[in-house]
Parts: sequence; structure tokens; C-alpha cells
Amino acid sequence: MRDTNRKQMKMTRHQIDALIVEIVAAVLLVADLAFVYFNFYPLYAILASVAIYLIVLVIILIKNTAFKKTMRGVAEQRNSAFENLTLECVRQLYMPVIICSEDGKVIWHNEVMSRLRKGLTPAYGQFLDTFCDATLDKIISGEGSADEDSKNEDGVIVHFTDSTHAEYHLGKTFKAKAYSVRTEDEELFMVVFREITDIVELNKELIDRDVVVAYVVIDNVEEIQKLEQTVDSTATVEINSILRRVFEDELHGVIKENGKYRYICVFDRENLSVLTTNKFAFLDDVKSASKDSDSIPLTISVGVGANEGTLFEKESFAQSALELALQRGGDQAVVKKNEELAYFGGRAKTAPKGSTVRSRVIATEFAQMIKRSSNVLVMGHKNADYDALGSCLAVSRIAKYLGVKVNIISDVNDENLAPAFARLKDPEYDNLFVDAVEAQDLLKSDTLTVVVDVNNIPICEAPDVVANSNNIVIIDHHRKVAEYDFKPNIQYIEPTASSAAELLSEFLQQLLPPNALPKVEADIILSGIVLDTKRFSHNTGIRTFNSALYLRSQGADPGEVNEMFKTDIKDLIREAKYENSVVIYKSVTAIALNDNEDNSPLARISAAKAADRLLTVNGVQASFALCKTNDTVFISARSQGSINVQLILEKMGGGGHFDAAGAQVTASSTNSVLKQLKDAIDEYLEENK
Ligand SMILES: [Mn+2]
Repeated sequence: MRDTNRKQMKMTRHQIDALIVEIVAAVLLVADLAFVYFNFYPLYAILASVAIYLIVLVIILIKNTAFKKTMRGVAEQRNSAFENLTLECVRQLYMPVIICSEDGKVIWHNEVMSRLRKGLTPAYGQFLDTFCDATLDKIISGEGSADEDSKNEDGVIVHFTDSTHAEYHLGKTFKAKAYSVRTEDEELFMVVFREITDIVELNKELIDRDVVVAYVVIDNVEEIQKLEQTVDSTATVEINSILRRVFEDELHGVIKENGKYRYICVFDRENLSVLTTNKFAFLDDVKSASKDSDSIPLTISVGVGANEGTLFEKESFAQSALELALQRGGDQAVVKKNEELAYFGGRAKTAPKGSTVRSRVIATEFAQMIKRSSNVLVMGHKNADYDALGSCLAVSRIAKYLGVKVNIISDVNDENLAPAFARLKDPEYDNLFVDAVEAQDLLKSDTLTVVVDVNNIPICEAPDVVANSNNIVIIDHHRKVAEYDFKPNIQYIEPTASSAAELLSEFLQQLLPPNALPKVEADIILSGIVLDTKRFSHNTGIRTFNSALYLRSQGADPGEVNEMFKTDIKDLIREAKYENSVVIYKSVTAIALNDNEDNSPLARISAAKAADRLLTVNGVQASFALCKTNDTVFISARSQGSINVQLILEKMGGGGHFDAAGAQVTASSTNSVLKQLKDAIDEYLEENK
């Protein structure tokens, strides 16, 4: 580029010279003309001047041509020197180089290329793709390049494919890149092959020899300690030696203690298959390390980070795999490889999915407590509902399975539970239900008393029985209201669970063999979940569906469960009384009144149902149903989740949950209570602006 510029500049200077010469010649000519004209004949003057002008022109022409010739000569000399040099470089280059025509025919190749294709030289006139696994077009476009981002930058991976002389290039990998070379009349391509065999092999070896990181924890130590059991120290020693055997002797890796009951392990990726093919069998060895049958067996969870990448990335993968193993209930291994997850639950049986470590540990402890007792008494709350009854039945089934005598304290004449009791016709249930008085007679020093679906002892079915018991277990899903003046042996209170039936279903799943739960019990337990979740629309989590799935697998029939929820005509009329009096208050709450109710225990239930139904009205975030019987007004409140009805009714002496609460007020008319309620709502909305 710069060369041509300079050339152009010189030519211009030369033209200026010529111009000056021409001007001088013209001046001379005019002077000469004037001289001759005045001294001789005009004809001579014209002839002489034309002659002089012609001579000048010839001189200029000759000068110009000579200059151009010289310049061309210099340029030509330089070009041929460069061409020779370039060709020599390419020829001697250690990399194979081929020059092809546009259609991929070999025109020229260097010596390295001929050495590479020994005995086949020259390949002139052959098409590139007859001895190479890529066409010229593919190499030019960079298509199929290993790295899509650096398309055509780095070249295309190719192999020489001539089978007759395979031994000279077998297994060698090249990256080919094409450069366009333009001559005057055609476009040629110079293809340069860069050998990357070593890099490919090294990369493969690196991946093979790549390490994986694993975390191992003894997952139930904390839960065991919460139950005030001591951790079996001989078992922990035994587990330690099992882990060393597996990770050091079998996997030839490294294992280091990384906190209490927690280990970090590093081993070669090629050994990971040792673990996966026997499905982490050592999980079972660990479980049997706790030989003392009286204690809860220690179990471990394993998280393996088997992704490619830095050690740091692998460690964080191992960490998240471990968390997943723990969330899924522990006693299992999770291998995380990029987006892929593999679960291993030991050989003996698969770990129950969805439930927590806590659920599993407590179920085991609960079963052991039942086994140590002479008999079991189980009860729900006063005015029991399906959740309470279903949970009682679940506990009784566990006790029966473990061979321990069991009774449920319940009012068999409760109208509200009639559809359920109507189903328990089997003689097996004849002597199962007792009242609070009978229960007192059954209470012995080694009786286990189980309270389900309630944790506030004064409102349970038989508070006196609880007060006189030595061994108490409380299983509930309501938030804990108060501390106890006694110490329950097990306190399993999980406010995140939808229902007590959900928690007990997990226990059944863990403690009972498949198909040991009678269909009728599965139906009633499922009805408990259906009731408390308002048909799976409230407080429903993964564990809720997991429990429902289990109950369904044991024969629970949603259709028959639905039958139990059917209202009779009296209920319908009772509930209809609310409908005429609905008012929307403060645009987000709905209030309904029922002024003339008979003094039936069903009155409160009708209020609850009315409040439930009001919540289905568009825009209503909280609902209140007021029901008057004699001198008492019952209030049932429900919330969609944004307004805390518990706080509102607490202002009126009531209580309950965030989304379901109740109160009873002594009053002669609903109107005065309505006024109080509106004040409470105002106050709450003011406080929670
Ligand atoms: Mn409940």
C-alpha cells in the first residue's frame, strides 16, 4: 500500500517537470516566432517553431517512458524476491501445508505434507476430501469447529483418512485452517494443518484422572441428641473405619474429617463407577454398624460433585448434592454431575422420599416407645374432626402392627364424625374406641399416651388422662401455644405440615410394610388431609402430596372421601342462613351473620363452613361468620394469607392461626358483637398499614 503511494507521488513530480519543460518551450516558441516574424518571412517562422515544438515533445515522451520502465523494473525485482521467500518459508514450514484450487483440488503441498503421506506424494490433482475427513468448504467456513465461539479462528478438527497408509497418520489429530490467496486470475486456498494430537490426548487423560469431591455426614446425630439419647460411640468408630475402607482402600482417595460427624473426600473420577455400580452399598454397612437394637441406627448421607471444572466448583456441587440428600430424608447418596442428578438409596430399601430426616428419626423413636409400653392411649382434640380421627387411627395401626394394645379416646356419637364411624364396621374396631372415663381405667404406669392434632393440652379429648400419664407423645401441626409443665417424651410439632394426618402418613410409610394399612383407615386419614388443606388448596407442600400418594397407594379412594364431606339438607339450610346477610367491610373482608340458630353443636361447624365459603368470593382476603346460639355468639374467621385473623380475634378474646381463627363472645345480639368485630378489624388494619 505504502509502496504504491510513493510510486504515485514520484510520477506526479515527473509530470510537473514535464509541465515546466512545456511552459519553457512555449515561451521560447513565442519569442522565436516574434523574432523570425519581424526579421524573415512569416512562413519560415511557422515552420521553425513547429519543428522546435516537435523536438521538445519527443524529448518529453522519451523521458517519460524511460522512467516508467525503471520503476517497473524495481518493483518486479522486489516481488519475485518476496515470492521466493514466502514459498521457501511454506516449503520448509514444519506444518503440513497444501495449496488448493477453489474446488478443493491439490495444486501444491510442502515437504512435511509429503512426509506425512509417505509413498503417496505427490497428491497433485487429488481432491482434499479424498485423504482428509473434511472438505475444503468445511475448512473455509469453520463449520464443525470444536469451539463454536472461535468459529474459523482456530481451525477445524480433521484427520487424514487414507486407509492404505493409515500407519503414518493413524490417530493423529489436526486443526486445519484455510487462507485465501489471490492471484491475478483465480482464488486459491492455502490450507495449513496444525497437529493437536498431544493436546487431545492430554485433555482426555486430564478428564480421566480428574478428581471428584464428596461430602459424607452422619445425618441423624442432631435428631438423636434432641431426643436426649446418647450417640452410640462404638457405632461412630465403626462408621469411621467403614468410610476409611471405602474411600482410602477401595477408591484410593483421601478422606479427612471436616467438622464433627462430617467428612470431605477426594478421589479419581475413574473410581466413581466403583461406588455407582454397587449403588453405594456401604450406606447399608453404616446402618448395621449400630448394633445396639435399642438405639436409633446412625445413618449417613453422601453428596458427590462429579462435574468438570475447578476444585472449587466441584466442592460446591458436592455441597449442594449433600443438601439434596438430606432434604430427601438422608440415609442416601446424591451424585451431581452438571445438570444430571443420580440418587442412590442403599441396597436394602430405598429411603422414603420427601419426608425429612427428622420425620424418619422420630418415627423410629416413636415405634420404640410403643414397643416398650404395655398399652397405648391416643386422642385428638375436643370436637374431633377427620384430621384428629384419622391421626388416631394411624397411631392405632402402628401400635397394632407392633403388637401393642391400643385404644382411641373419642366420642363415637359425635354427629360430625358420623360418616367416618359408619365406615368402621369391622369387628376389629368394636372395642377400639373408649371415652375419657374408661381411659382412666386403662392408664398404667407404663402406658404411652399419644396426643395428636392438638398441642394445647386443656382442649384435648381427655386432659386428665394426659395429666396422669408418665409417658406422653405429642404429634401436631398447629403452632405451639404454651410451654408444658410436664416433659413430653416426644414432641413432634411441625407447623409447616398441612395436617396431623400428613405427619402420621409419613410415619405409616416408614414403619409399616406395604399394604398393611386397611383401605377404610387410609380413606379416613386422607379425609383428614383433605379437610385441613381445604381440598389441597391451603398449606399444601410436597410432603402433603407425598402422603396423599402413599394413602392412595394403600387404597384410599378420593371419591369415597368426597362422600364423607357431603352435607345433608339440614346443614344446607343452616349454611344458607348466612348467605342473605353478607357484607363486604373495608373492601377486603366479608362478614356474614346467622342470628337464629338452634343450640346445636353443629352451629359452630356451619359458621366455619360459611367462613370458608366467603373466602371464595373475589377480592375477599379475610372472612368472618357470626353465629348466635342462646347467649353466645361464635365467630369463625378465615384468611387467604395476607390478613392475620388470629390477631384480629385475639382482640376479642379468641385465638387460632394466621389463616383460621375463632372466638366466642357472650352477648344478647349479634349486632353488638358485629360492632366489636369491626372495631377489631379497623384496629388491625390501622396497625398493619
Ligand atoms: Mn388438624
